[in-house]
Amino acid sequence: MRKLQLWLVVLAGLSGMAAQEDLYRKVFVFRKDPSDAYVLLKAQTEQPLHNFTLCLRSYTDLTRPYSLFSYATKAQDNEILLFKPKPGEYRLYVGGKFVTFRTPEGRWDWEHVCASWESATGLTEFWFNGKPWPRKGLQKGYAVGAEAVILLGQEQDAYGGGFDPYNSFTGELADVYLWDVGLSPDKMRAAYQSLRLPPAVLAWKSLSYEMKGDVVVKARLREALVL
Ligand SMILES: *[C@@H]1O[C@H](CO)[C@@H](O)[C@H](O)[C@H]1NC(C)=O
Ligand SMILES: [Ca+2]
Repeated sequence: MRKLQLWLVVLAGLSGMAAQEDLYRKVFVFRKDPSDAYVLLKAQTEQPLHNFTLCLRSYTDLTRPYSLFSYATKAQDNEILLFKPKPGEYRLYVGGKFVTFRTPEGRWDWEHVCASWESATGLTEFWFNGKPWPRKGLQKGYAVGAEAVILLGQEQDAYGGGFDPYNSFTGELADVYLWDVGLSPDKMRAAYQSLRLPPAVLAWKSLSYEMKGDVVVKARLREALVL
């Protein structure tokens, strides 16, 4: 029995197999500040993206800048980046350019964010705790490269590297989704409420990931993040 388990571990290691898991009611806990830890996400993106929606939920008391989601290609390290330069401010980067969305600060609670972008109009939507913010324009006509390294916990300044520990995330992250379409308002609200969602390129309920460094998966301390 021991021998079999050992072999499975060795085989998993050799094939570079990532865990694929339903993380419902779980969170990634990034424990150190500053940190070199990250979670590598495996997505099947074969075509350049002309539309996307990114959603996630975070819980932290950081006041310094930090990265929430970093999608880098060889040509552009800030291909898709959700970044918090300071409390009460989110930045969405697409192809190296960004727009800023200001939010209420200092609630010390989970924050749920969905950000979407549409190449045809260059419109970005930003939904904060289930509510839409005024739309802004970014990178009309651009195409997001398909071959990407996607990380949680660090901000890439090079393809798969170039981390600044003082831009790392410390705290808890959950409900990470990436779609290659714009979501309807109903689905944006469903994401906030952790309801049933359309099939996604990255889905929290079937996530392929690898953890590096000081990060662990734990049960949520609160069941209802919605209320
Ligand atoms: C992107 O979204 C727009 C608006 O929903 C749609 O018309 C277009 O076909 C989509 N493009 C791709 C490549 O999916
Ligand atoms: Ca960067």
